[in-house]
Amino acid sequence: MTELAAVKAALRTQAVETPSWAYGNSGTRFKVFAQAGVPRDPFEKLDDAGKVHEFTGVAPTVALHIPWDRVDDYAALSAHAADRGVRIGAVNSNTFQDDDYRLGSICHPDAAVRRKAVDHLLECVGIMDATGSRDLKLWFADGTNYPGQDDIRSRQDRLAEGLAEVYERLGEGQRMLLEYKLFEPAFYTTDVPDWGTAYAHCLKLGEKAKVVVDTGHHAPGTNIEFIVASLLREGKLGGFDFNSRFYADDDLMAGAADPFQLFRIMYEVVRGGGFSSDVAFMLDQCHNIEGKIPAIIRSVMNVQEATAKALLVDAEALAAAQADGDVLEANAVLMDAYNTDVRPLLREVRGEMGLDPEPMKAYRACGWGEKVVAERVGGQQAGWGA
Ligand code: LRH
Ligand code: MN
Ligand code: MN
Repeated sequence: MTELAAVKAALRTQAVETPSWAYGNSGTRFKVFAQAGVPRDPFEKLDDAGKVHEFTGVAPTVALHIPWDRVDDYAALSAHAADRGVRIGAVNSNTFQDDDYRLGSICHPDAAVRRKAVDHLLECVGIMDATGSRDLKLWFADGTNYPGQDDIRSRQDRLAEGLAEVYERLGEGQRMLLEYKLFEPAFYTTDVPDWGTAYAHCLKLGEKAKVVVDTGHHAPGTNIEFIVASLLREGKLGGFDFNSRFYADDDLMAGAADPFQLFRIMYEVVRGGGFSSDVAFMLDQCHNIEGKIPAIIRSVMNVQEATAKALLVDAEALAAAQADGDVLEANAVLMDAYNTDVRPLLREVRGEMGLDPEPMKAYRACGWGEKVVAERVGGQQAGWGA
């Protein structure tokens, strides 16, 4: 039997980090549908993130993306966040929107371009110092489009060299999270395409380097929970970029496309002790056609629901069925938890936290959406098209 009090306690302490870029306008390469009332600067993104945390109670940190969130005074940005009841979370680097990076950034054949890329990563660590952020999150668009375009192995050497320089710069308590992605924007090779490559680099770098699993970054059919189990087992899972996908890196709301997959992932997190270790639960998604704040609240709630179900798995019954080789019973134990309607439990938990049990309704009723539409004119692009 699972102890309900322990389940509730775990749900109360869960923290889901929201991404600053999800609050701004975004779109596909075909069209950005601008929405009224979106933030005009990083400070206003934090205002909106404060609302998500106010109504969910479990979204206390906000990830930055540099240069999208570059400001003159990061201490002021942190203070603004604190005023809104949130903190700055991971600092995401961006070495993919500069003309110099046509052939890559940290893996570029030209040392001068590599220098520029590494300098940007070092700048990000400086921002972490100023904001008190723990995590530097690295994703590289680096790769090649055609066989023979560049030397695959030399690019790995350049990657290792650049990462090592940044790793050395990390302070006490700071970490480097390396994110992999199968393809896009490169279509032939990607320099960090999979968890094996990310893991190999992190292993060489040391304790402070961990792998990030973005749920939208795999080939269709990949068993992501297996990767999660393996990384946790090795002590190398740094965190998640949650989002969901039907086709490629769709960046839809977490838990929208395949809630069962999210449950299976969260079960492996629970099984592997991911709640007591330092796994960061981040969202990385864009809301191109739906309202941004409600979509982020929905995503946070979807993560909570998957987590609640994972926590409800009867571990003893499952272990017994597995030991007996009772395939059907073992599967039934897992499915029982998945098929539980956890919404009443989560309403109860929210009530105990002094929150409205229905975050979506409460947010819609609070008038924030109308207020920002009236006050903010000329919202900022989230960054993809900027
Ligand atoms: C790349 C990615 C990475 C970026 C973010 C905006 O596809 O997942 O995490 O930083 O999108
Ligand atoms: Mn990501
Ligand atoms: Mn992505």
